[in-house]
Parts: sequence; structure tokens; C-alpha cells
Amino acid sequence: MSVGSNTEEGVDDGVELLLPLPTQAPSTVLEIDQKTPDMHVCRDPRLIRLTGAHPFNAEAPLTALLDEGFLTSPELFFVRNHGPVPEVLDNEIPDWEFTVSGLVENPMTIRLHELMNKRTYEQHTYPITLVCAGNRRKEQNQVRKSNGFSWGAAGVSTALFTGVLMSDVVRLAGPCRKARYVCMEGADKLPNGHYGTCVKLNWVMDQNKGIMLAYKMNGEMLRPDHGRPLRAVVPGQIGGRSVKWLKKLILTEAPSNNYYHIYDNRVLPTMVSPEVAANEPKWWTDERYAIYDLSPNSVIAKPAHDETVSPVGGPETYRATGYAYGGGGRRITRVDVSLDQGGTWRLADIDYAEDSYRKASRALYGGKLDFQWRDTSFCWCFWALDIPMKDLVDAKDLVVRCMDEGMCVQPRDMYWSVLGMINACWFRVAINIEGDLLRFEHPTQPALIPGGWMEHVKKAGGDLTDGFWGERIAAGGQETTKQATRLVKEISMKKEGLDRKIAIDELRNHSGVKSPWFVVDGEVYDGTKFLQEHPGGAQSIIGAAATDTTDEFVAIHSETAKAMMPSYHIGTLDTVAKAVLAMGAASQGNAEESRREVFLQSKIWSTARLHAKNNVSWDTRVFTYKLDHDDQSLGLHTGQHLMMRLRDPVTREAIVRCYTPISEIDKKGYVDVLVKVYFADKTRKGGAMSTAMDSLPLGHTVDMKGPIGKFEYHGCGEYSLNGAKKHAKRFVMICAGSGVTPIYQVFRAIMRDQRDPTTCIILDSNRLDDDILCRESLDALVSEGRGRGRLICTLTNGSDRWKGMRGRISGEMVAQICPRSAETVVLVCGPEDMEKSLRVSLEDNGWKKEQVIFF
Ligand code: HEM
Ligand SMILES: Nc1nc2c(c(=O)[nH]1)N[C@H]1C(S)=C(S)[C@@H](COP(=O)(O)O)O[C@H]1N2
Ligand SMILES: [Mo]
Repeated sequence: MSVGSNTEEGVDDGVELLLPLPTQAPSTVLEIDQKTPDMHVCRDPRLIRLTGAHPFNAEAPLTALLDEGFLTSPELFFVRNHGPVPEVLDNEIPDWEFTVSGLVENPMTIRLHELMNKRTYEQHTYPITLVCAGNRRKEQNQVRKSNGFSWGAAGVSTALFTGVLMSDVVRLAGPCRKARYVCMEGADKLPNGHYGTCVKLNWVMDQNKGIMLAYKMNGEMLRPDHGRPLRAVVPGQIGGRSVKWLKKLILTEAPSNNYYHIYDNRVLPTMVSPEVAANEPKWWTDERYAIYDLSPNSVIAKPAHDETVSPVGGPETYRATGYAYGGGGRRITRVDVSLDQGGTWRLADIDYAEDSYRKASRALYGGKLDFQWRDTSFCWCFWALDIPMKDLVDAKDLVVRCMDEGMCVQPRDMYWSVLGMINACWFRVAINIEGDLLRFEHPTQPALIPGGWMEHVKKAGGDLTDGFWGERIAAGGQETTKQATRLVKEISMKKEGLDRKIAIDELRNHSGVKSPWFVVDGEVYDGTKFLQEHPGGAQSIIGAAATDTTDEFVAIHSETAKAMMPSYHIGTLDTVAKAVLAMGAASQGNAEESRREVFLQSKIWSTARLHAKNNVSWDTRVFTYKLDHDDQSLGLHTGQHLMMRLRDPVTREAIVRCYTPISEIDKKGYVDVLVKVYFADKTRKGGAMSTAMDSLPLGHTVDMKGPIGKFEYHGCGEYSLNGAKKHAKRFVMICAGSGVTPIYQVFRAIMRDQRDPTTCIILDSNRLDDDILCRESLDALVSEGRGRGRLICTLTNGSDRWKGMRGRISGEMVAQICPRSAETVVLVCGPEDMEKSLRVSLEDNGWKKEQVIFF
């Protein structure tokens, strides 16, 4: 199987290996991730986000990436996630299961700890470069927006992956004779099913190809964004084939029919326009257009974008450097640099860092390096060329191209196609003379970041559709991109004849999960009907709700997507609304906002962080949430409630419930909420909200909005009901279970205020002795009230020791403890069936409708 003889780790083979730099895994969940399903993933803030907050797609700044050298730290390694990152806890890793099924003699279910067992499976460690097929797509998007977001030139990274050869697993399962493909599927649930794709079976079985199932990256277990705990790694092919969070291998006769295999990672012929592609499925299912092997590509990293050099008084030469990679295991055999736009070329030096591993015979991270016999190139290489400074001064630009061992060379012209993939045209850095300095300019900057010579050329009306950088009229020859882009027309996203003005409040009322509206170029769109089918996931639309998302939307979406927009168009912002949104944009990230005096806002959700969690009993908790700052007040009046929004940890759906805090109404900086957790058992489902609240880790966030509620207590018997001022001399406060919280709040206000002559009787119903919530605090308040308050508890299932009242609360029970009178008001808060029965029995006992208030 392999040639390496000495597989013992630690044995000194005298070879100096490139090992990863020490890294520190990020340990905080960034603010931007806290409101998304990735609220469990810690990330490096240096990564540049390409698709807004979610899903997470990101690359490192090009210079930072190259500064890391041959091996990329996991935290700077590019990330391409089609959807949420599956959460896998440490203790779940050993039992992570994947299956091998389909056309095999012996279907298998394998757990990760079995796969990691050296006696069953030989373990391997290989250096492997992964590249997203979208690497350098921003350049294509500058020419004509494709159906893909704007990668810069850092959608490529390298790491040492440790795992088991996929062939060893497949061989144990025994492929049937008809099997030709190995389909793979990940655990990430996306709008169109799980992410999945395939590779050819005979490539999997080919030892040269090195296709593996990896669990370690640079010696540590995979991090969440990179497939923790198990992924496929396919050297020499586009990153899209290296399925993360791997759950299934399925051997089949035909290529994968997974949605993402068909509609992603393809180079359709250049004349297939976005409209044609959208209307004619046959283009998508033609396996010839699926990308497997990467093609030769090279990029200039230094000079960096915006770098300046002084050509006089310094060194006589300038060292230009960059990366190059090939595909299919083919080595890059030359890198050429031109200073006269391809007229003449200079040969650069190439450093094949990967080759150092070929000399070693030891094992690394528990896996055989096994590279001595291997001829294939799995990794990028770095090129360097010393250029006399005077040549730079005379040149307009630097251009790089490379060639692989199959003599395949990068083309001058761009090949534009609908998905914007495999951009491999010559990489050009423009040289601008600014006074005494040379200033360098890359073609683009990733994502929405402005800058780059393509932008100027476009603005100046230059032609970007050929390989002449707007410098001259193309003299015939290769015109692929011209053809593909000749028919570009402005796509209108507006619905014709629509004439509706939308005010800011109306927009803000659609900030939620239920009916998210968002704004692009002053126009309002309702995303509700598209949530489930949205290729970017429901979360990205919800995240944009009630905001102006023009930049992000335009940057991400293709003409096809834009053409869909008229059917979601519902109106135009009015002038005031436009001004408000513009102001909002200006103050974004401004500390002013979070210095607000009052935390709660009635129309906008505010985010609070879970600060502490105290168990009051086995099923009852007090959660303390931290507001924006220590001097901030919550913004509730006595008797009012707030709405809390949380994401279901399993389904990721938002859940909204009302709560009355138990903390003092004027407490600053924090709010305490008492919650009874309804755990699932054999007879019932758990309470969605209370279990979600209970499983939220400290430091994570919930959203709050308020105040809400029709009742408000002002003191000394004054209260208002739906805004109308009223007065009471006595309150009968009826509650059950956690319905005690609003009662508690009003009771406390009255008992604590010695000038308040109002009297109160609480009638609190529970099942068991231990179910009575806040009993001690209520007793303490009774004594503070000096005879103005009483607490009566009744149990429906009390123990023998229980000396108090028994039975459900009814009109008769109320009559027993407190005679009816004109200036008595009954407050009720409990489960729906209790409220219903009391509504009837209190009336039967002569209480007037307006005397009974249901919270
Ligand atoms: C009804 C409104 C929307 C429609 C019809 C729509 C349509 C689409 C389509 C067709 C795609 C696939 C790629 C393409 O063809 O460009 C896409 C991807 C995407 N959309 Fe939307 N979209 C909508 C709203 C939004 C909003 C408001 C956002 C957030 C600003 C958003 C974020 C994304 C993201 C992040 C992706 C890329 C996902 C990925 O490739 O990983 N979309 N959308
Ligand atoms: N399960 C799953 N696997 C996946 C993806 C995904 O979204 N889900 N993205 C693919 C794509 S397109 C690329 S380029 C690589 C990126 O791997 P990385 O995020 O570890 O860099 O993962 C591939 N594997
Ligand atoms: Mo990718």
C-alpha cells in the first residue's frame, strides 16, 4: 500500500519538517454571530466576511494569509459554509457516526473512535491545499455579476490533515461491480436538503490521489467551521468536493443527485446566460460541466494592494512574491512574470515547501506522512522574483501566470460563466506613480470592500471583457467573455405599477421572523414567502428584516435572483423613512446607540446577554440578563411585561414569550427573570421556550422588546387599565405556578411603600408543597407590609404535612377569604383553564367584569 518503512512517531529521520505555527483557537463568539444559528462558533475577527453575518463565508486578508507561510492556522483558513454549522459537543465526538451504503456488499456504520483506531485503520497525515472554486470571483463579478458572492484571492489555504484513506473504508464495505461514484453527505441542513456531492470511485481507490476522511487539522481536532469532527479532504480538487461534517458515503452508479452537486461548482459554457441557465435544466445536469480538478492558478501577493515603494534611495531590487497551485495532483512547473503586459516574461523561483515532507519517514500527529513514494502535488507553492527597481518604474503593471506539468498555462482572458467559478486569468497588479512613490493596485478587494484597478477601468468606461485591462480595443482573438457579457441588461427589481408608500413604523413592525420586510435601494420587499426556499437560508432574510440591506443584497445576488424580486416588492419607503434609515446607517457601530438610558424599545428588539443562572429548585431558575451598560434602566413600569425572543436550539426557529421580571423595577444594568422549566418526559413534550432558555450558555444572547401589558400600577391604589386611570382600595391577587411573577411585582411595590394604604391578598395555587415559587420573598414582603398584605396558598396535591388550604381556586374560595366590595379589584394570572373557569365563577359570585383583570 505504501512505501514508508518507519512509521513510528518521534523517530528521528533527520528531516526538518515545516510544522504549523503555534495558534490560539478563538475563544469568543463574536457579536455578529450571536444572533445567528452559528451562535456557538468562535471565530477570528480578522477574517473578511463575504456574505454578511450568515451563512459564514470568509477569507483572510491576502497579506495575512501569505505571512502565515506554507501552513495556514485554522482560524485564518478560509471558510465556505452553505448554511449553519452543526454543533458537536466534545463528548459527542467519539460517537460521531457515518454510514457507508449504496452499492456495497457490506453496508457499515462507523463511529469516529473506531475510525481513529490504529489497529483497524491505518492513519495518515498529509499537507493539503484546499481552494474554493469561487476563489478570485470578485474579478468576474466586476465584469458581470455572477450567481456567486465575491471571493478575493484568498479563498485558498493549506493545512496538515490527519485521518484515514477513504479507500480503506470503501474497500472494507466492498464496492459492487456497478459502483462508479462515491457520494458524500454532510450534517448541515440547508434549504434544499443536506450538503452533498460526489467523487469518482476509481479516484478514491487510487492511492496517488490521497482522498481521505480527516478528523485533525494541523494536529488538533477539526474546528467547527472546518467540519468538526469529520470531513472528507480531496487533494487537487475544488474545496466543494471535501464534504464537511460527514455523515454518509453512498456508492452509486450515477453522479450525485444532491441539489448542491447539481447547482453549485460548475463551469457552464460561457454563452449560457443566467436566463437560459434558469430556464433550461439540461445545462445543470451535464456532468461534463462539473468541476473536479483545479486548474493552474497564480496570484501576486507582494506587492500588496495599496502598498507603496520608493524607487530611489532604497534597495535596487524589489522581491515580488505570490502563490501558485495546480489541480489533480499536477505540479506547477513554472511561474512567469511580465512587466510589459505579456510581451516578454521572466522566470520566477519556486519554493515547493511540500517536498520537505517527501523526505521524512516518520509519523506526524498519529498519522503516517507516507509522502516518499508519492509523486503528486497536493499543495500550493510560493514563487518569488527579484525585479530591478528601475524596471518597475518603467512598467505599467506586473502580470503573473503559471504552467503545470501537463503544460497547461493560465489564459490571458477571463472565462466568464453563470456561477463565476475557476477564475484563472492572468493576475495583474497595476503600478501607479504618485509623486516619488510607486503605488500598487490589485484588480479588486474582496466582498464589498472598494478598491482595485477594475473599479477605475469600469468607471472610466473601459472594457473589462477581454484580457487587455481596458487599455486597448481587443483585436479579435479570444472573446469568450465579450460574448457572455454582451447582452447584460439592467435587471429591474421593482413590480410595475406598484404605488404604495411605506412609513418607518410599518417597516419596523416587520422586523421579526414572521414577516420580515427589508429594504434595497429605498424599495421595500417582503421576504416571508421565500424564507423556506431561499438558497441563502431563512436566517439571512430574517437578519436583514426592517433594515436597509442594499449593499449586502446587491453584492451577493445574481441577475437571476434580482429577476425574482418584483414578486416580493411591496412598496417604496416614504421620505421620512428613507431619512431615518440613512441616519441609522450613519450611527451603526456608534457607541451612542448602546448608551441609551432605557433598554427596552417597543418596536425594535434589543439584545441582552445571559449573565447568571441560579437554580431555585430542580425545575425553576432565575436567569439574570445583562443590559447594554450598568446605568441603563430596563424601561418597565410596575405590572408591565416584556417580550423575549430566543432561538430553538434544535429547529433554530424563533420562539417568543412574555415575561414579568422579578428584579426591582428600577434596577439598573441587569434584569432577573424567574422561569419554571417544563422538561420533556414520557407523557409530554418539553416547553419550547423554557427549555431553550435553560440550554442557553452563559454569555449568549436573547432579544427583548417592550413594555407590553394593559395594567400598570402607579402607587397608592392608582392604576391604569388600557391607559384609563382608576383607583382601588384592595387587590385580590390570584395566581398559579409561575403566574406569580406579575403578581409578585405589584405586591412588592405596594408592600414596600409604607405610604400606600392599599391592602392585598394573594391567593396562590400550586400542585405540591415544593411548587410554591418565591414563597420566602413573599413572606418577607408580607411582614414588610405591616398588616397590609396576606399570602394564602392552596395545593391541589399537597402532602400530609400541608396544613394550608387545599383545592382549586374558585369563586366560592375567593368569597370565603374576602368579601366582595366596590373598591376591590381582582388580578388574575395563571394557566388558561384557570383563567377561564374563574371568569365564570367570579361573575357567578357577583363580581363585575371591570373588577376582574386578567394579565
Ligand atoms: C425575497 C428576497 C430574496 C430572494 C428572491 C433571494 C434570492 C436568492 C437566490 C436566488 C440566491 C442564490 C444565488 C443567486 O442566484 O444569486 C440567494 C443567495 C443568497 N442570499 Fe438571497 N434572496 C432574497 C433575500 C435575501 C436577503 C434579504 C439577504 C440578506 C441580506 C440574502 C442573502 C443571501 C445569501 C447570504 C445568499 C448566498 C448563500 C450562499 O451561497 O452561501 N438574500 N438569494
Ligand atoms: N457539509 C458541507 N461541506 C462543505 C461545504 C458546506 O457548505 N457544507 N462547503 C464546501 C465548499 S464549496 C468548500 S470550498 C469547502 C470549504 O472548506 P473550509 O470551509 O474548511 O475551508 O467545504 C466544502 N464542504
Ligand atoms: Mo467552494
